[in-house]
Amino acid sequence: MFDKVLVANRGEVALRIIRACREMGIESVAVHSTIDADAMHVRLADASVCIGPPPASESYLNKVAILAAAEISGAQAIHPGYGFLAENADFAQMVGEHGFVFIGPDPEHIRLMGDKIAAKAAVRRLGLPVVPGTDGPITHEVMARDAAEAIGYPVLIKAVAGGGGRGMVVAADEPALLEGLRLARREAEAGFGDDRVYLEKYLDRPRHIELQILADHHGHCIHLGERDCSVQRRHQKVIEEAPSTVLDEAMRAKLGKRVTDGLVRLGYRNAGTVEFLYQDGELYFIEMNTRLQVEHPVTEMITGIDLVRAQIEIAAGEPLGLAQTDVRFDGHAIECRINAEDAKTLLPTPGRVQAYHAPAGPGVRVDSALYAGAGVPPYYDSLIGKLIVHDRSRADCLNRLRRALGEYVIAGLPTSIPLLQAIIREPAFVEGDYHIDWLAGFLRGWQTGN
Ligand code: MV4
Repeated sequence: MFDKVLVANRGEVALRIIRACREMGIESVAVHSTIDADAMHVRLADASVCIGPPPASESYLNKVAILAAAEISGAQAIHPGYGFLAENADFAQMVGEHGFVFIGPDPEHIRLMGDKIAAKAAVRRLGLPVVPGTDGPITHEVMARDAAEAIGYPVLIKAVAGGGGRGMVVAADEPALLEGLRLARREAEAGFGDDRVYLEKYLDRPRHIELQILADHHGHCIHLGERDCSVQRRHQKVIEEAPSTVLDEAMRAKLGKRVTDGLVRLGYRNAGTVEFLYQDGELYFIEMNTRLQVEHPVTEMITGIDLVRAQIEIAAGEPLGLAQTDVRFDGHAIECRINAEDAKTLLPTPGRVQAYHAPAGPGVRVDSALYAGAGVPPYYDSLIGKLIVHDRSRADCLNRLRRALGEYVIAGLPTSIPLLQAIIREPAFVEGDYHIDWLAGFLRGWQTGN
């Protein structure tokens, strides 16, 4: 096992990794920008290294500075957290070339899954269901027309280099397709420097369901069930839960078997999340995320498995200590993301926390780097905490969530807590009857006060 791990991140996820290290008897090294000198992750780590000025491009995304920090601190491995360099294949490769262990998948797998069309083709070859669409990029208009005809309208034009939903255009008919192709290409070129696009059947109002997996270096892969992340706005998830209200035990087991068998054949290692769209009883692969995810705690709450600890053990070459039959799903968990943003306008509200009191009590977990007096800089993501609750049933879980949200005190800057309180009271949410566009509709009423 490693003696010392460098945490290439900030905020709540840096704390999450530092905590796992401490429990495993591993020393942790924090890195920070100048504006984060007093941040909680710097205080909780065993050592810290300043890696640059506030803009992320010069600090948390500065590969050379991070490698230098690993070198001077004597770390053997680097955990990237999520965001920043977590899915940067070049960084993962550099980490290995400099003699450190990257706590995550191999660079080849990060690279494969970063190319959305190559990922889809690879996953289809492994026997997983994918959304009907073209096998490769669109090369000319005639091809697009014939493909769209075969798929059936409406179709969705997606950028090969896309992901996170950027650069997608829906086309309802042939004229819209030809116009949409030009628009999508322009956006893809501007956004990713790659104008290749492909077509898929457009799914109207699907749910976003993702499967958590763990794979070791000894040919074992297990799944830890799904998370439903459909409550989102502009590709930012707001509330996540496990299990999903639309999967039963048989569907979960069948999906899990297909995914884990496929990933063993692919030689995938470490933690990963396989994303699906669910509609009318069918699941379709869309993407794979080759990192720890923000919403991983809901999975930890219902399985009792420490995902960060597992990531570190796997990276150190240890075999998974669990077989699929050891994984038990217990009760229900819901996570609310707390953002430093105005609950009505949803605009970021950086500032300083004047007073802070986090909810606690039975079945309540708070992952946050906030403290009274903490600064929330304008340079980074507005996520300031995550409230995760666990209880026997979904109804009990919702009740506990209402109770816990009501305990929160974050004074000094506006937060999204009032919005979260409103969402969890909505009948559709209470019923579990939502889809990926549901929150947008709710927000139209919420923002205009209706
Ligand atoms: C789709 C889709 C509908 N039909 N593909 C968005 C980002 C990328 N992960 C895939 N995305 C979508 N692909 C087809 N064929 C709708 C979305 C989508 C979405 C997916 C998951 C979570 C939130 C979303 C929000 C808008 C659109």
